[in-house]
Amino acid sequence: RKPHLAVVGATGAVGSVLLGILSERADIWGEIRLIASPRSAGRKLTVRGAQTEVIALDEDVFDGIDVAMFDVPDEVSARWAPIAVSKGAVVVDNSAAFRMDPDVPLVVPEVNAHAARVRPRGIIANPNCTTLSMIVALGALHAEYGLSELIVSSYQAVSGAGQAGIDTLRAQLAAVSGTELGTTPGDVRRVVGDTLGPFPAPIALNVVPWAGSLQEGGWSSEELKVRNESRKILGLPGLPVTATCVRVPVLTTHSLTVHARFENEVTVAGAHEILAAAPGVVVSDDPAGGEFPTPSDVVGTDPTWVGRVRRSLDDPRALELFVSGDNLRKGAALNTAQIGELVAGELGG
Ligand code: 2RA
Repeated sequence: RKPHLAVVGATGAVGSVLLGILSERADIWGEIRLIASPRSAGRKLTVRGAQTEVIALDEDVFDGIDVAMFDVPDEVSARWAPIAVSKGAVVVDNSAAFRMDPDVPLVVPEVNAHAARVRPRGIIANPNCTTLSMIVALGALHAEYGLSELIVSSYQAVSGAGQAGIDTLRAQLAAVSGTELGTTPGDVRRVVGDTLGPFPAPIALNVVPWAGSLQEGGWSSEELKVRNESRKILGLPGLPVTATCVRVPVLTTHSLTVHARFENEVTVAGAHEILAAAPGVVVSDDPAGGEFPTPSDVVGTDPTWVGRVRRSLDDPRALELFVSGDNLRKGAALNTAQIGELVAGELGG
């Protein structure tokens, strides 16, 4: 029989995209059961063209389920993923709860699909969207040149902070549109007042050098995720990684500038060739013709888009890149669906 799938967190920003992706991709699943908090239970959502009622999370919902995809807050995953496993499901989890657990593989199918097969806890973790928005391209370059150092800055869309992030940017844009705001210190802040939503400063007409929570040494949790997750996915536990994470007024699609240093000398032509041949990567790199990835062109697409490829002026072993990827698709839902498909393949689905 085809494997049965549970989607836990079906009504969230990523959950909604996941249902669309499950409807577009090969129909490998038997039942698709939609699960959310009791607050959302009873809602009807469309998946594979069928109206499906959302049911409330509790122990019984995992009966008969082979694969459970979780997109819920860390503490909900921490509590419920082991319960789903105890009921016989393999869990693909998109929270941070298990990503750095040595007994939980952290998987990006284009980079380390093999890791998905060894999962002592019955859980496979899906990386954070910022890591995912660049790692397919970096994995391809690493396989050829051998990565030795990574320095990145992110330009993160508000949907990374969920529906509240989207609602906040839309409301603030409405408040500033048609005004003369953005010309004197603090004028935007005064108008948006206490409607900052999940952000520590106004996000309309602004950029905010912060994502996540404060960690030791002034780092943000998001910056440490990029470091730790990149190391784990690439199998390079000692890789020097420095990230600076910044929120920008984009609805969906994270971008990153990347300085990547390698063991071997690099060329732009060589990097173009590697990236163009890499599954899941599209090269858009003709600055003379105005061609490079931008979030408004990339949003809603599946690949990692790469442009502005240059060899560093002072280092023949280093490349500079600009990378964009839809943070809700490859950055979350698509990668989750792809991991689920790997597991379903093992189960004979
Ligand atoms: C963000 N990466 O963009 C986070 C969400 N997982 O806020």
